[in-house]
Amino acid sequence: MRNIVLLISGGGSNMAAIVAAAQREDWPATLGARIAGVISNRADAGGLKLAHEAGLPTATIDHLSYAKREDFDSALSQQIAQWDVGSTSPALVLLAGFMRIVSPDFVALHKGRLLNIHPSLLPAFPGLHTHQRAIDAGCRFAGATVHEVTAELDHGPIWGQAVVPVLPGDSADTLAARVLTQEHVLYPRVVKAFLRQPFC
Ligand code: NHR
Ligand code: GAR
Repeated sequence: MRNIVLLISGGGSNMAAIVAAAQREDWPATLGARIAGVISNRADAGGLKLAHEAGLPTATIDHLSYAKREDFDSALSQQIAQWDVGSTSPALVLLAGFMRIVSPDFVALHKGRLLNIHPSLLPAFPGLHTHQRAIDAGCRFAGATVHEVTAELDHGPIWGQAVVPVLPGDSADTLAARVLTQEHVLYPRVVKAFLRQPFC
């Protein structure tokens, strides 16, 4: 059985979409995977309640409790390793609205098993405030990208994208909401495709 561990910081709607798809489509039976747990770097993340309601183990690892980014990342890896005890292959780690940049060591440790969903059509608009930047640039389309996480922010190999129109009068919030509905379709689909490849 291969673990999937989700890292969140906020509402956790992408996490919930993946959990729902896994239940609906019965991944454990078909792809040998199970969602092992959800880690948040914020104790007040709404997603923790959703994870709890879904019956999943949760952990809060507050980045403010660590002096160095690398120490925080080690704590993340330790929790992932703890859930991995007895597992035959290391976990697939999914950043789902996770708002902390992870260090090169963390990337190396989970290399090839680390995905992120980013709310823009990469390579356009890496980083933060993507929706306002797409509106300001006059883009007619926006969207989301699932990519492998590498040491360079929002630059890893692309696994899937979803596109939505930017509509006249859109604010960052209305555009974000439109993109988010598509993220919920895209991310579970990509995770499934990722699990279908022979794994390392
Ligand atoms: N880490 C690496 N190494 N590579 C990526 O591609 C990553 C990553 C960590 C997170 C998600 C992300 C996004 O999709 C992500 C991709 C946070 C920041 C950021 O600047 C940037 C990108 C992303 C997530 N975070 C600040 C920091 O100092 C903190 C901001 C906050 O806490 O609100 O880490 O866009
Ligand atoms: C999503 O739109 C995700 O793409 C974005 O935050 C939202 C989280 O929503 N991620 C980033 O901005 C990463 N920098 P969720 O917590 O409800 O899944």
